[in-house]
Amino acid sequence: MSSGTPTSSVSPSESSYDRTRMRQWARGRARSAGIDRRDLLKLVAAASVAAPLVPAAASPAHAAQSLAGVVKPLPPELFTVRGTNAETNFSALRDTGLLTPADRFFVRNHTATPVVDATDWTLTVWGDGLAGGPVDFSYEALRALPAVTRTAFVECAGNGRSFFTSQQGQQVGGTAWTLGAIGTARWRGVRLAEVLRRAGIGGHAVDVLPRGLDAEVVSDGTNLGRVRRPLPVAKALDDVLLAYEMNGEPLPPDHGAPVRLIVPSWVGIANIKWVGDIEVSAEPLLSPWNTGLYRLFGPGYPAEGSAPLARQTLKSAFELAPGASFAAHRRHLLTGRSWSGGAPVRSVEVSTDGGTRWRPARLRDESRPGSWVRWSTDWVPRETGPGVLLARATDRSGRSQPATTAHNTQGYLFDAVVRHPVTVV
Ligand SMILES: Nc1nc2c(c(=O)[nH]1)N[C@H]1C(S)=C(S)[C@@H](COP(=O)(O)O)O[C@H]1N2
Ligand SMILES: [Mo]
Repeated sequence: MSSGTPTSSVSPSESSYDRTRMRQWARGRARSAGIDRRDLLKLVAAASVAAPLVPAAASPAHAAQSLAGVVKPLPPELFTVRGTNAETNFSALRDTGLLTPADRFFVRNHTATPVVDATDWTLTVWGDGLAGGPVDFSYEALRALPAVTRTAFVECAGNGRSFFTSQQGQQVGGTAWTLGAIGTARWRGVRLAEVLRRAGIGGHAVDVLPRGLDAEVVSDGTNLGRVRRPLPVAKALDDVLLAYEMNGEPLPPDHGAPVRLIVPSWVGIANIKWVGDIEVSAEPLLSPWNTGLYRLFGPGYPAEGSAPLARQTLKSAFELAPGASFAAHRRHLLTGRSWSGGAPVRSVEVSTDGGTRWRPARLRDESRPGSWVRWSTDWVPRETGPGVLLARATDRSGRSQPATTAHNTQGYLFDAVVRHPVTVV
């Protein structure tokens, strides 16, 4: 598997499997992994109203800690700090290539970056989905297994969330990202499938639950335990990596050192950082991150929420600061990026008149699954004053970014066209 090799077109969609998982849970047959069943039910109930569940909605005390929780510097020209997280300023990507340098890559931490020494780290694979007992892998042992590299974005499920409020007037809970909760890197590591096979995964295994070594997450007084999210075996054995390098360097602490999961095209939460153990289960598993969190709740969705989020959606962003100014009657090069977790991007159109007329942008990269494409177009603004730029991508299945996104209480998967304010002087 390299970034040049097309991935399997079979989508291990969770929705049909999840119906079974939820039915089994209702009958007490799926297991709540590491959390009380009643606490999970409370989370699901809370998710159906628009209350902030993601513990990053910053109080001032939180904001001060957040800087301490991230190891790398967060200069304000590159990042906007939001609670325990750092959003990449899209304007800071203009002079970068396809890959996002680690020093500009967004950080999404539920708590804080733990500093884990690779030499005393082991990955334990365990559970009743294995043929035998637990199997440990040292860092050295993982590095000795066949390596693969792959270019993939990691994007938070809530990327673009703030536009539910600023463009659609809707209340949503969670970190108020604009479009910079995404980065693309070249990851090197070992296939999760390779590790699971060596650990003796059985044909009866259904879920794989990687868990981070960062602190337990406490939300609204409930201890949710350590960050963990079940992956169906079909995805785990498909294109998932246990990555130890990012853009040719050892993984930096903030991005999951010594080893993290890379789950191409899926929502950011699937990409568990600082992975310490992986449970392989013969029963369906539930954690807060696939029940109350990371499902769609709201008027258009069932009371127990949608199926757990899997693939990312279609988005576009200009590599510009909000409110950027342009000299009238001069030629400017507008640049940006578009990406999709579904079919790759086929074309991008730009409007410089608020959405009346659209013209095609030039694509600067070959579109590949799980990555993004850079694009550009020229603009000679004629009238001075405030203006709005829009970019709209269409994917190879023919789907285009819509004018609005249906509301969900936690503001996930915003895919509507974003209005980018500018000033012409
Ligand atoms: N252990 C652990 N893994 C985690 C998280 C976390 O807080 N702890 N955050 C998740 C979320 S919500 C996202 S969007 C991505 C962010 O990856 P990055 O910080 O490398 O950009 O990591 C995921 N993996
Ligand atoms: Mo995320």
